[in-house]
This record gives sequence, structure tokens and C-alpha cells, in this order.
Amino acid sequence: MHRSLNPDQAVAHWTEQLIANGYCVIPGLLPVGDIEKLDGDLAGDFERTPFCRGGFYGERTKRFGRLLARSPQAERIVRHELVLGVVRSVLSPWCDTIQLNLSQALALHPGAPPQLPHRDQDMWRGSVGEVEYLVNVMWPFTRYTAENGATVVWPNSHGRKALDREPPADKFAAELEPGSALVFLGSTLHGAGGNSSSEVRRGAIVSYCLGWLKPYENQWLAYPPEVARRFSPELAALVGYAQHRPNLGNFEGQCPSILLQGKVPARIGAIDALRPDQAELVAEFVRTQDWTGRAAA
Ligand SMILES: O=C(O)CCC(=O)C(=O)O
Ligand SMILES: [Fe+2]
Repeated sequence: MHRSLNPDQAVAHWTEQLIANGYCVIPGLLPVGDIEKLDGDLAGDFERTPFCRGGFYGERTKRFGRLLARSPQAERIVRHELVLGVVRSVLSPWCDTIQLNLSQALALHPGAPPQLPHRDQDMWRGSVGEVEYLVNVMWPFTRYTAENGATVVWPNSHGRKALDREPPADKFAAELEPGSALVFLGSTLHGAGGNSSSEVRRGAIVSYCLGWLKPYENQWLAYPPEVARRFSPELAALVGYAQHRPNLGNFEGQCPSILLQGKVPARIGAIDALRPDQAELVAEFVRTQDWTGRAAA
């Protein structure tokens, strides 16, 4: 049905679903072959990464981040155009630009108990019920079934409902096929299901947040300049080589993407990076300023 939607209509359609219900499952986003390649590139990491420790991550799970440094295929999921369109339309009321919050591969092994139901926005201590801080995207590499621990989602638990003491009664296991994705808000109650099957549930979580927040995964350490230098400008901006106007995340007062060019000057000099409304305010102030205290040239 959605094949008939043009890209803008598709963004509007899925944004509406996401905002109305707190989640949506988008089918057929990528060819299964792309997902298989990504899963294959990460096979050694899935094998050799130790199991997590702690009751939240879960001791029958393995997780590792920095997917963009581990597989060239990771950009396919991180920069998926429809997903980015949806994320931008959900988060743009509160920020100038979005940023990558994390890219994390996750294997849920047989015997993993269900995860604590939680809201990912609780990693920050901002106001609840007024702001959406992040959008999460779960990309399955294997099939996700109720039996192998498909993510459990509480529909309509988002936004102001995050203030309710009791969660809504209804929840469901988001069964997914590779190539599709589960998209949900930072305010939506969810958690990994329990894996009572004999198979490993593998996938990746990619999340995006307001460009002025501290991201969950330290993106500048995950992708230092010598790594980010190989990224497209769009990808580099998504992992933090961009300023969030006004002037946030700068390097020596300029856009940190300056570090991805050839030679970085020893002394750089700061340049305003303001939103248009702020630039106008400042320009007007400077224009009408009657300043006689200037030292003689
Ligand atoms: O593995 C899942 O299905 C969900 C994991 C999750 O929500 C988390 O780790 O924050
Ligand atoms: Fe979560």
C-alpha cells in the first residue's frame, strides 16, 4: 500500500503513526541482503564480545557500539532517508539539528529474561511529558518473534502518558523481519522480551536525539577525527562534526568539521554561528549601537 506514497508522503505517514501511537513498524526499508552483509561484518564482534554485566543490559545479552567504525554497511541503516525524515519531523520542534545518540548491536541469547520495562528518555533528567528527546530504531538482523524476545512495546504510553503512575494495560511483542524496523519514541515504554527459544536474536538499535543533548554513546570518542575524516559530510555531521546553533559543540569557535580537513591552523578565530532570529537580533543591536568608548585606532 505504501509503495504508492512519494518520499514526502511516506515521511508524513510514518511520522503521524509514530506520534499517534508512540511507535510504528515500517516494513521493507532495506533489502534483506544489506542486513545480512551488516550482520556478517559484525559476526566476529558478536562472537568475541563478552556478555553484558548488570540487570538492565542483561547478562544473557551481548552489546557493542560504534557500528559505523565496524562496518561500511552501518551507514545504510544510520542514514536511511525515510527514517531520518521521520526522526527530523518528530524532533525538530525542539532542536536545530538532530544527532546520532547511539548505534549498538545487540544479541539476545537463549535464556535471556525479559528486560525491565523502561523509557529511554529517562537517561536524561529533563521535564517529562512536554518534550520528545529521542527516536529509537530497532533493526532486526534475525527474525524477531515473541518467543525469541522481540521488543515488547506499550502502545500509547508516550508523551504525557509518561507521567502516569501505571502503564497502559496493553502491550505487544513487535515481531519483525530483517529489512523492516521498529521505530519508537524516547517516551514510549518498552523492553526486550525474554528469549525462551534456542536461537540468538540479533539486531541493532540506532537512536537519534536532540542535537543539544549529551548523547548516550560518546560520538567524538567513537569516531575521532581520523575516523570521521573518511565519512561523508552528512554522516560526520550526524556524529557531532557540526554545530548546533547558536555556537554549540564548536571547536575553537568554529564548526568542528574543520578538524576533518587537511591541515588544521594553529590559531583559528571564532565565528558566530547563530540561528537566523538571533543573527537578526544581534545585527540590529550592533547597527543601532551608539558606542563612543572605542579606543582610537
Ligand atoms: O533489545 C530490545 O529489544 C530492547 C533493548 C532496549 O530497549 C534497551 O536496551 O534500551
Ligand atoms: Fe530501551
